[in-house]
Amino acid sequence: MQKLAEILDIFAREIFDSRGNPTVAAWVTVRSAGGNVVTGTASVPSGASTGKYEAVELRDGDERRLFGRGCLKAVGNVNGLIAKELCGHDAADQRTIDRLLRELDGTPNKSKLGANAMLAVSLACADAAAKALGMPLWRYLGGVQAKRTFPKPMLNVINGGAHAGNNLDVQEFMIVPVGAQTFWNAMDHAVTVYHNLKRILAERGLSTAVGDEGGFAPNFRRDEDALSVICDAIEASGLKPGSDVAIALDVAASEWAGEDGNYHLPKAKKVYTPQQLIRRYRYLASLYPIISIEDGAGEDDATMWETLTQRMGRSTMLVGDDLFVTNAERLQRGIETGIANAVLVKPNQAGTLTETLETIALAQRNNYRVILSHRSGETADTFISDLACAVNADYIKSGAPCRAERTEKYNRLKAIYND
Ligand code: 2PG
Ligand code: MG
Repeated sequence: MQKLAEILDIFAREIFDSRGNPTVAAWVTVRSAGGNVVTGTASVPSGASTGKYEAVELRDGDERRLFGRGCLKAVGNVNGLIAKELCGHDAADQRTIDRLLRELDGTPNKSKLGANAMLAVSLACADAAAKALGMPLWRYLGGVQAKRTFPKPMLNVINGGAHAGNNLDVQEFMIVPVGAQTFWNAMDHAVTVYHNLKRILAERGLSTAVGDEGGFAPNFRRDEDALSVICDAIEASGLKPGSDVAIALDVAASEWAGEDGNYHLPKAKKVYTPQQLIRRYRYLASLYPIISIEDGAGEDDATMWETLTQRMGRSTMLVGDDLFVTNAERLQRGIETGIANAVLVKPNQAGTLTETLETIALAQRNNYRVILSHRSGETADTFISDLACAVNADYIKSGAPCRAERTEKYNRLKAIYND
């Protein structure tokens, strides 16, 4: 069969992410059927609150350089083994590319080549194929079904947990402009709220310095104060909390899960039983317009997930991030046991584009909502924006409308909206 994008060259380099940690970027050069030579590229983000079932990010572990976080081994795997294996293949045959990558790696968790090495190449192949075919990436990835709907943004305006040095245990307080008619309008609402929030925090003598995802990271007496000030900022923007702009939380409870089955909030130094924590979520959701809670229970706490879903699943979106780690098998088990009702999708948790797409398709067949997501350590890569539109994801979260690695994703969505 004629190759639509024959791979001529694959090259990777270590770059730095938004936290100043090394990560992997890859370039894939292909020849189109018409003979044009084009290059696709992708770079890989990195998490701080990583799930323990995520595909493995290969780090050098050499403490003498960059605290052991170097990615020169992963880069070497791309420039050596992976390039040798994939050159001559068709970048437009994504399933074969990703199968070859997995076979070459040969481990269940991608620890030999590194999910960072594999994902950079997997995504760069898609980018190169789209360019060879002269198509926008979202159209190439989604075909005729792409952009039937448009994802709603979830913007993390107050950062806590592992993403900030403040005293909040909840990792993310997000705003969701649910009442807006268009994506542009949604972003206008979100940005207006963000600036009013900054002004109000400053007026109250609170810090307006930002955390890893561009949201503010002041100290608050309690979570309720963070939720209240967000509602104040929504109202100060001439909008209604709830019907115009709702709130979503990522509590990242795996970070709190103790061996004793209880949840230990490291900053507040409080301990909750699963029952108490669920009661707390229900209380907060009764006071504030919270439409979504991510990782409300720990990644291994199936029992709490079940109870949480029974108690709140009808009214609230319950998102599995560390729970499902963008893994179709884990999601399938969740579907069978009826836990959560939405999945967070992070391509670097899976390690290849094909596996990411399989997880999304499985979620959609089973009526689980799909939320594309950035990582707390990001790059300028905007692949997730195109992917979200390609698969008609329900939501996308990419942090606050602040810091270029976050706004690049929203700006790309604006461009796709008008495409
Ligand atoms: C999360 C993410 C992104 P991290 O928990 O959802 O916001 O954080 O990349 O640190 O895992
Ligand atoms: Mg999360």
